[in-house]
Formats: sequence, structure tokens, C-alpha cells
Amino acid sequence: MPRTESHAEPPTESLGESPTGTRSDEAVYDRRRLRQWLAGEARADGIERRDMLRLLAAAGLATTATAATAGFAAPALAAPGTGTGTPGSTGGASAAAVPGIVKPLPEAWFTSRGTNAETKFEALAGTGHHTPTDRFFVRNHTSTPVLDASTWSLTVWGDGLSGGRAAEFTLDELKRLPATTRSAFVECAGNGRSFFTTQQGQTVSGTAWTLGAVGVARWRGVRLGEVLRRAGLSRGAVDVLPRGLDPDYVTADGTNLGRVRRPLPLSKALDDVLLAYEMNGEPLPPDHGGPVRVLVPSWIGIASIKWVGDIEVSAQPLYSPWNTDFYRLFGDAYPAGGSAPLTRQTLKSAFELPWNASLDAAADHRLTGRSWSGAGGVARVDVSTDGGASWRRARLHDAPRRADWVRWSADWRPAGPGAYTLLARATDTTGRTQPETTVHNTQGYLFDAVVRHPVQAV
Ligand SMILES: Nc1nc2c(c(=O)[nH]1)N[C@H]1C(S)=C(S)[C@@H](COP(=O)(O)O)O[C@H]1N2
Ligand SMILES: [Mo]
Repeated sequence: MPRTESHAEPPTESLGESPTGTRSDEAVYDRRRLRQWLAGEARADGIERRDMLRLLAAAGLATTATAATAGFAAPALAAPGTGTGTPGSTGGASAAAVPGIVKPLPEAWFTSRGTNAETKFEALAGTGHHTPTDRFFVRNHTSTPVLDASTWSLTVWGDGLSGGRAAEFTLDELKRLPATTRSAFVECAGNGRSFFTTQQGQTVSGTAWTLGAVGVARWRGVRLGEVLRRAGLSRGAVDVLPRGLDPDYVTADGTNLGRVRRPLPLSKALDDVLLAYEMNGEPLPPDHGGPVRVLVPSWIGIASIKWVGDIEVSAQPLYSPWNTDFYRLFGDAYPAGGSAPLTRQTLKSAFELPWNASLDAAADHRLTGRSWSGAGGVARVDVSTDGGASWRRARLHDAPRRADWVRWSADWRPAGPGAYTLLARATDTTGRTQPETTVHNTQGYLFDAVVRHPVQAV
């Protein structure tokens, strides 16, 4: 059974996140979006018509091609100028092994993966609760634009605003609005993807992350809801589409998908989403979306649009390739059009040790790691040092908090020299525990199975 139907949700969530599950709410909303598209009331700019037809078929809403064509051909509104000019790509500003990333990427802290840099978990040992900004993973579809905070501004526009008038906010104006500070992870939907292949023998597409496409920071910013209300949210608004100022994303086969953007239901936008301008007490640095990024707690990383330049507020449902082709679950266990768009992150654990770490066979060791969940706080972590034959409880060093991780430790003295497999298994406050295997999906999203971590005692 696809996990979308068994995914438990905490009962304490606000609008749109009822105990019946965010994903099923999103599924209902998705069908409504599709019906509106059919009626010519929703826009799908930059999406192939056949892809929309596939979604319709999967949702059991297949209809005549004419209706769908009319919907697809609905004229697109042009975004107003965003006022900041062309985003520049920097590249080479450091000795980074990844073109397009500005900050240094020392090998002790990062693994390069295409346009991205993965954090090495062993680089977090002893660093405290928050990932230091200089060790925080970077996921770029293209490259980091270095924007001038003094000329940057945010345009909020669209037919979901009363009077249809656009509103503009400079950084200083955003900073004068009531500020909120919170701890939250940003985690790529594909984090852990490589384990579909190495643990389950399955083929998946996308960046071959191990577990380091996640970081927790202290974010400070203004609530998106506050900004939307000041911009004049109308009662008809349904979707909010933040868009990045980084260069257009062109797929491997040469299709230009435009700026990175992903619609967010208004219910989530008004709930706990921030426009963040600080990370760990400093101005948001270029690689993490400076001067301002969207921060969507608990949701997959793509929702947290970096370098936000404009936000469309729409009275019609919106689509982008990032909620149609990408960030849904496709594969044998899922409908042909894929699952509903992914929202919450799943549950994971990682040891702060290198892969195949060498440990002194004759010494006591304190194994440390971190566990996190998009559904609730992490309430319990069990550790095995014998490949899963026996388990014991790890000590937790943080209180369980939503959208955050807990640090944990367990003491271990190897029985003797040899190869060992370490496992850590988290359970969150909703009662969900990491499974032994994850149901396959072709793009390798939301891997949540317990990871088998090899070490050598020597
Ligand atoms: N504008 C823009 N926003 C973006 C991206 C991007 O390439 N461009 N990548 C997204 C993805 S897929 C992830 S996982 C997170 C990564 O955030 P980080 O680079 O600060 O770790 O940013 C998201 N926001
Ligand atoms: Mo991502």
C-alpha cells in the first residue's frame, strides 16, 4: 500500500493539516486544482499538456482533450518586474569544488554532488544543536545568485490580492514588521536517496545523497501570513507561488522550466511559514537564499524557496513542474500520475561517523547522532551495534520538537576487532517508527528506512 495512505499525522495541526493527514488533504485539494484546470480556471505555465492529462487520468478525472486544451491554453499573466534586475551567477568566488556555490566547501565537511554540496555527518560531532552555517548543505538547481540586499525587494502580486494591486517590500520594511525566530530543519526530499540502491537494490533517478542533505538552523524572519495580509489578501486567494531569483532551470534534455517555484496552499502559507532573513543569528548568506528565503517548517526542502523575488497570490490553483513532475511519488506502488504532491518530510536518523569509520577495538566509544521527523518531534531512538540483532535505547540530548531534530548518544565497546553494522531507529511523537525498508519510488524521495552504517573495529 502506498505510504501516502498510512502516514500518521499529529492531531494538533492547524487548518489543512487535520488528523486525517496532510497528504490526503493535499490529495483532495489536488483534485480540486485539477478540476479547475479542466474548467480553464487554473494555470499550468511551463507544463506539458500530456503531463496534465496524465495527472487527470491518475486522479480519475480524464476527460476530452478539448476541455483540457482550453484549460492549458488559458493565457498566462506575466509577473511584474521584480525590481532587482537580473540575478547574477557567481561561481568561482571560492575554492569550492562545486561551481555556483559561493562558500568554501572543505572536504572534511562536504561531499560535492553536481551543483550541490552534502554535509558530512561526522562534521557535526560536537557542534551543538544547530548546523553551523558554514557546514550547512547546499542544494542548488543552478547556481547561487549574489544579490544586493540594499536594492533587493519582494513583489507580492496576483489576482488573490484585493484590488489586484501589487505590493512591494524592501528588506528594511520586512525587518520593521514583527519578527519571529524558530529552529527548523531544511531537508531535501531526496535525502537518503542512494540507500534505495545500496540497501534495497533499486534504481532511482536524482542526486545520490546519503543522509547529509539536511540541516537545522535558527531562522529569523517575518511570518509570510503577516506580509500577505499587509499586501491585501483577498477572500478568494487559494495558492501562493514564491519564485526564486536564481537562473532558469533547464533540464538535462534541454527543456527550460523557468525560475524555481512551487505553489503552496494558502492554509500552509498562513500557518507557520516564514520569510527568513537571518540564519543562526547572521544575515542569510548567499548560498542559503540571502537576502530572503521562504522557510516552510516540516515540509520538503523545495518548498523553502531561496532568493525569493516575487510571490504570486492566486485566486486560481497553480501548478509548476515542482508539484507535477517532481516531488510526487511515482512507481509501481503509486497511481500512474503519481501521488499527491509531497509536503511533510519523513523520519530519519544518522550517526556522526564517517562511512566505514575505523574505531579502536579495545576502547569505549560514545556513538553520537541525530534523528528528525516531519510529522512530530523525535521521542525515542534505539541503536543496534550488531546489525539489528539487538537494540537498546539511546540517550536523547534535546527535547522533542516539531520540524527539528534531537541529538542522541549511546556508549559502545566493540566485542573485538572486526566489521560491525550500526543502526539507529527513531520513533516520533506521532508513534511512527523508521521501517526496515521504504516502498520504492522512481525519483527516490522520502527514504525513511533504518540505514545500515558499516564501521571497522581495529
Ligand atoms: N530559488 C531556489 N530555491 C530553492 C532551490 C533552488 O535551487 N532555487 N532548491 C530547493 C531545494 S530542492 C532544497 S532541498 C533547499 C535547499 O536549501 P539550502 O541550499 O539552503 O540547504 O532549497 C530549495 N529552494
Ligand atoms: Mo531538495
